[in-house]
Amino acid sequence: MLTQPQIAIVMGSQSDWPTMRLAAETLEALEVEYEARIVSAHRTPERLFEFASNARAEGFKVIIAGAGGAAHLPGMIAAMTPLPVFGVPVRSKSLNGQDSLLSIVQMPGGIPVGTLAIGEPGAINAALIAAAVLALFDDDLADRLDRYRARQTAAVPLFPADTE
Ligand code: RP5
Repeated sequence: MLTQPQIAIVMGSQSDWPTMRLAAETLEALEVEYEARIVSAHRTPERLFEFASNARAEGFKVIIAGAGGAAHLPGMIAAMTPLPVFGVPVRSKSLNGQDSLLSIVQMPGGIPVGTLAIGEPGAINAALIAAAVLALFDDDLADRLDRYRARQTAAVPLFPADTE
């Protein structure tokens, strides 16, 4: 039986998917269901309103929102939902994602967006922090997160090797 995903991954454009796919893959590794959607704050503002204002009623618990450039998507979503929103600044062509980072991280006090690093590390960590929120109320998921970290630890060699 399919269950309602508790995590939504939204992004401003199809061009964000190569980055945001890392969030999706990380959730898959943790066996956490998600739904990925394209929601553009400036190209599809009605879709944005529809998504953000109904996200809680739809059953989502956490939202991961990635966008680049003048990246108002995470902040606009946060303005319309009480759910925790984690923002991923997607690397932009002109300013290398610094524009994305600053426009997501500099929210005025009162409407929070938890902002991750620029690009792929941010997408991975957004998935991990979203899963950590759900794990507060899900012991099986907490165990899977522990095992994810243990695998990461075990993969670090003690001594460096020459690689070509
Ligand atoms: C933002 O503009 C998107 O999040 C994307 O990062 C950026 C460029 O979008 P496209 O022009 O590739 O659709 O809205």
